[in-house]
Amino acid sequence: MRMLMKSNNPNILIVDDKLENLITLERLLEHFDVDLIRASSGKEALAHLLDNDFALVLLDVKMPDMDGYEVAELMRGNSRTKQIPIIFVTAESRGDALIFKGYEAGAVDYLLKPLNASIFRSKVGVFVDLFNQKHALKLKTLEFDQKLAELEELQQQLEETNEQLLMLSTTDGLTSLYNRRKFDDIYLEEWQRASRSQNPISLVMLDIDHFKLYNDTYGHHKGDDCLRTIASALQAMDIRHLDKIARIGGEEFAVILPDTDGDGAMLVAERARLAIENLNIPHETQFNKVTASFGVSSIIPKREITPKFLMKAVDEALYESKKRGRNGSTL
Ligand code: GH3
Ligand code: MG
Ligand code: MG
Ligand code: MG
Repeated sequence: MRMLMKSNNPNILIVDDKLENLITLERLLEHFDVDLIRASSGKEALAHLLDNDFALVLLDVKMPDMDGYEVAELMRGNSRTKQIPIIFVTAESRGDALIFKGYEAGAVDYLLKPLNASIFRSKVGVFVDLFNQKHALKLKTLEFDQKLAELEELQQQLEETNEQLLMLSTTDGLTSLYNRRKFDDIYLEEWQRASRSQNPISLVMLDIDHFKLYNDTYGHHKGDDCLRTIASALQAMDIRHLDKIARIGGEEFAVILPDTDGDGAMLVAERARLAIENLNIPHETQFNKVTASFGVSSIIPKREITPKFLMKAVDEALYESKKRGRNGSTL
């Protein structure tokens, strides 16, 4: 507890024009964990007040140049200092009027010299405790703010991770199309929507022709390349945003076409069939290139019909296309 020592202790400013009074106050406050800062004039006191945070000001009333009331008045006019508690310590005892003036000037207390040590200490102690409390709460608030920022950062990360996870769990690794799981979800959703709206829903399913032979001829690696190329061609097709393409099996793809009837779905199937054919990927079949066979099915869902019905129908149509010699579409 020496002057102008920078510590975490609360600062108390003691203002008196007489050195012996300053020393007396310092002695009385010896046992507090506080840093005492001396000022021997009002001007000096104000300079300190603007420079430091204080828990309390012990302010002499009678001083040359600027008296304690003036100091208090100036403190009240400054936002940095107006909250700092002031205890007047004075030899002035000329009655209540002066004490009243002290309170008017913003003092929290008005003590007369000679001071009663224990009363003085307990009064100062209240403000030291409050200041310490305030300081601790401020620190906690800062800590909390920091934690809050960390939490926000973590929440952001969690969201991103969830998005990635969702992406990965719904996407086919080879082609980046929707996978079977996502296809099933979308299909069920669209089926329900069509049930409500009583608009037709259609499915286009395709299976690459003689793909086992392709793998056997060119190798599995080239087979994968071929699947990727076909996936890109399907994605590049001119279809509506609503139409969803998925890889639903090894070399099988499907398109869900909401609000689309059989004729519309057949057009999509033919466009896809041509898109694949026009890739001109060499293959040792009757077409000398990679082709695919298509099944198309369409329905307006009725109460007694389950979503499986349309899946079965599209499967059968695809099988029919295979039977008819491949590279074609069947409704
Ligand atoms: P079909 O014209 O009757 O459809 O004959 P297919 O050979 O295409 O039919 P099949 O079902 O007998 O064979 C499908 C083949 O597709 C089996 C497998 O070698 C190949 N295949 C399935 N998934 C993949 C894959 O992810 N990568 C590669 N390279 N080949 C795959
Ligand atoms: Mg004095
Ligand atoms: Mg197949
Ligand atoms: Mg096949």
